[in-house]
Amino acid sequence: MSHPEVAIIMGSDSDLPTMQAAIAVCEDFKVTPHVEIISAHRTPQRMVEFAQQAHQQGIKVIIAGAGGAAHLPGMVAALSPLPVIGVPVASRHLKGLDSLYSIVQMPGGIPVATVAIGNAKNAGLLAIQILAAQRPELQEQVIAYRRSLSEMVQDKQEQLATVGYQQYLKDYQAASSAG
Ligand code: RP5
Repeated sequence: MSHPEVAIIMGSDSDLPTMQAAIAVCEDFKVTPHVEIISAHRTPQRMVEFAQQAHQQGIKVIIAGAGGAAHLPGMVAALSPLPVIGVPVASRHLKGLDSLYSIVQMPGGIPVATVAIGNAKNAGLLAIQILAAQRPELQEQVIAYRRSLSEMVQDKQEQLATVGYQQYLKDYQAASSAG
């Protein structure tokens, strides 16, 4: 029996393409998340049950993604003592500004840590960093990940300095259109 410490919930299956980045980050750090579709509007009773029980079931941090009238992260935060990270999912008509404003403007007393529109990857990383505060081996992995980011930028800069910005741009655009 595994006991997930991160829960990744989302208002609809249409949020999964966005939220998969948070799942992928957790898996990269060998943290298997609990993943569930829970809607503040369509399954409100399940939302209340989940939010009230999550901390008793070993969950340490909740990532909640939602779009449009994105009430899920705030309502879960209101019902749970756990840290909640909100992911504003990009909406069709308002491009996720509605989601962002719905999630980020929480009243005093009920915080939701909100990442950028669509940036479930950062939500995953923040959840890992929250767990890592109590787990030195996980913190070492976070430090190694940060080091890899620095090395990646240094490698890019060396390549830019070697080939010049015009060739670098051509290569970059070719790689972007291929990938
Ligand atoms: C929200 O409504 C969900 O989080 C989703 O982002 C949005 C649209 O849901 P669907 O109509 O695609 O199910 O509750």
